Amino acid sequence: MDTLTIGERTLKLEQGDITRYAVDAIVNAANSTLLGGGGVDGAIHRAGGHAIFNECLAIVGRRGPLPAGQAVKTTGGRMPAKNVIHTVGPVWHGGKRDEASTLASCYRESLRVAEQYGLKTVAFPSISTGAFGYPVAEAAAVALGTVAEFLRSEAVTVREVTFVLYDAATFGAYADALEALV
Ligand code: AR6
Repeated sequence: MDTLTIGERTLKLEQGDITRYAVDAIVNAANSTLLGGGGVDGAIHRAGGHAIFNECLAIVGRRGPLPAGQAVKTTGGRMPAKNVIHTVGPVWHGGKRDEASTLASCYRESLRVAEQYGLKTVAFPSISTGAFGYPVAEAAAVALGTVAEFLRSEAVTVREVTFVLYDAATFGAYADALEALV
């Protein structure tokens, strides 16, 4: 299963490279420094260019490192996406440090930032399931449950959320989790 319709809103799953998506905002799975790294973070900074890095530097200069579960917005630079919403996922510690509620907060706070700017279309990667080690089946259930609930009860401007999953195994785990959700 790859699509869920909630009233006039849609949640979709696709396999691909998020840096190529022409949406109002793509979400970055960043770290607290906001200064780049590997994985999807590295790909976004490479594709978007210096404008993103400079804005991140200014944000961290103003407010300090971004705590896990929070989100901030910058330009999309040279990418087709107009904006990047940077959020910091939890590092997986076996499930004993409230990782699920921090992960849920990443999705909710990213969508709240999108709403603040009146954005309509948002694309997410699978936050925390790469370098941060969150088991993908469990992360998928949290991610989809949180976004579906947001679209059902809180969204005003956001009308389409796409999960852009990089590899077939991650896409499969999200497809299974979406089926279990409905
Ligand atoms: N498009 C979509 N998904 C991608 C792409 C892409 N271009 N590239 C990788 N992924 P990760 P995390 C997938 O490690 O676990 C960084 O160094 C990837 O296959 O990017 O939250 C940051 O600076 C995986 O499914 O993010 C942090 O230090 C998913 O994105 C740390 O890693 C997330 O993997 C964050 O770790």
